[in-house]
Amino acid sequence: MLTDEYDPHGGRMLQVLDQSGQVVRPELEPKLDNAKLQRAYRTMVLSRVVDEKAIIMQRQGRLGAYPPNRGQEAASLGPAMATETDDWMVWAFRELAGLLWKGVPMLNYLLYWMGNEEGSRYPEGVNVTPAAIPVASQLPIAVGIAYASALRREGKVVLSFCGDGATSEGEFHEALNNAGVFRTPNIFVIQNNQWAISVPRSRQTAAPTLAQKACAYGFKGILVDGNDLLAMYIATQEAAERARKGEGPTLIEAYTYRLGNHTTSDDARKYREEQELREWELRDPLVRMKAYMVAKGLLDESGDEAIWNEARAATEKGVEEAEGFPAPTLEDAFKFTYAEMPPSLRTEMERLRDDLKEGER
Ligand SMILES: Cc1ncc(C[n+]2csc(CCOP(=O)(O)OP(=O)(O)O)c2C)c(N)n1
Repeated sequence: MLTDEYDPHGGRMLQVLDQSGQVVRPELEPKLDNAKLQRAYRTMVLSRVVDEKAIIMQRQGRLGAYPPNRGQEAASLGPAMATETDDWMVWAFRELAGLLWKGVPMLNYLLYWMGNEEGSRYPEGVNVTPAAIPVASQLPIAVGIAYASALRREGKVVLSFCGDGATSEGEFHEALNNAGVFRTPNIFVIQNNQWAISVPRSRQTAAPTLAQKACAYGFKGILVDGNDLLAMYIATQEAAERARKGEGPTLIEAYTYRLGNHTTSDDARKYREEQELREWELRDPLVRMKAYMVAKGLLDESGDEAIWNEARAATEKGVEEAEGFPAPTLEDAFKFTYAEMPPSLRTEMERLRDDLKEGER
């Protein structure tokens, strides 16, 4: 088992592809068919293009505060690829590539960051929960979904994401502790991107790895190169098998890096070294995956250019659709928490409407 070979206490990190895209553990290379590999690469490129566009739109006042994903594409895509369509994905706010794989339309993603709650209304059958901005708040929910799925014998696995900063929240501990006790079918991915806004990973815990925290909760953990799509895929595949067999949760630490700012309100140059950024740019998961695809004969320069062009065209179309979407109404801010609006919320809504009318006068 990978979790035994890569026991996090040993400090070893699972890697299938090295920085240059060379396969370093051929016996672990997953047997993904060519179509799936090509779709994966296209998804990474699309994620990168949508992400860049969102940042530009924020600067132009067309979209609200936005958290860049650049550099973290493999960390959410690999796990999403290793789950079934029916399995749940409980994301935080920096998992665009995984969302696209799971079938969340680009329109929804853009609408959400444009401040339109309709963006969180995913199509039926897309088992993905809405973004969770309060740090770590999604994790107890992920455990609840997994617990319910086990009780109903649905055989569904719940893949959740959080950041390294989230591991310092009480909800992280509460969620993982419960998951361990009740052996729920959870896969917890920590995207350790080395920073929680300006707080470095070294300030989150004195433990050498985040993966080893699994030990205290009584389940397996593994440290994985988060910029290696194939390593993230196989680690999650093993975790999903374990969960489906009723053998409980797994914690995966995806060792990665946020190449962009924390959000569009942040300037990372104020707290991190230029040199650190330069080193991580060399480990870009897209560059690595492209080298792998080229070596396998699945991609060449002209094919790559076509993929980027297709992604740009799809993004422009998505933006057009999002900007043409009806603007949110006052009610939208109130109507999505409950199936039926409780009287207390109705009162608040009416009060706000009156206040706004007052302001107009
Ligand atoms: C409960 C809570 N406290 C503070 C914040 C403000 N905040 C937003 S993101 C963030 C840092 C999160 O860091 P991490 O979990 O490492 O995820 P990353 O942003 O690096 O992906 C903070 C403090 C928040 N959204 N929720």
